[in-house]
Amino acid sequence: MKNRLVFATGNPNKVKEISQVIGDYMEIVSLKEIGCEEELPETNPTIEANAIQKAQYVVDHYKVDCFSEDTGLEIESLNGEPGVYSARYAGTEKNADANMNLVLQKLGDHTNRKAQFRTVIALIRNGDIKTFEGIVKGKIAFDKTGKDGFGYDPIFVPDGFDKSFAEMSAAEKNSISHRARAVAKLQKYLETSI
Ligand code: ITT
Repeated sequence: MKNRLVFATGNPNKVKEISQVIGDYMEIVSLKEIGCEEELPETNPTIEANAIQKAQYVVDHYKVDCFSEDTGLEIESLNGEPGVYSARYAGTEKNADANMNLVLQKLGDHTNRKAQFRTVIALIRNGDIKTFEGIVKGKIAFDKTGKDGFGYDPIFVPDGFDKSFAEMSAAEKNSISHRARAVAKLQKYLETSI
């Protein structure tokens, strides 16, 4: 029988990407389906702690097992920024364009443009917490390119490619992305732990 798990996220792009990766293996239940419409709290100083906080909130308030994920773009020459502050880097609004402009402005013509996307998935089942990490390394482009994807995708060029995530098809991004790598670990764990 298919696993059914609530995905504790308010970001529909994450649901779309994870559904594409895990599709046949698991049925993903949205927060809307369990009546959760409020914004999930993420007030911790690390990606790991925020992922756990979001999942724990849903477990506590809705009494369901679930998983969440937190993602950050970590840029070497900005000392790991925007990192845990990726969603609201340019202010309190979650504005992807303003966030990318701030990154490009802070980097200027800096030659070290190394960066990575890091996702941590937190799974809580029967009160037991497990985390799964996925990383993709790359660099920050000098300009935005491409129309697909979301968030910082137009300025992130993964290693081994000369185009941004926003210039890739969903399948191509999913074949190498931070999120897909974390999801693969979640899936492996679910397959072996039932
Ligand atoms: P939830 O907390 O409700 O899951 P969120 O959008 O607030 O959704 P995060 O706190 O994880 O998500 O914020 C991550 C930020 O990084 C946010 O600005 C995203 O747009 C961006 N981001 C996450 N995954 C990304 C990806 O695959 N490509 C580009 N940007 C991404």
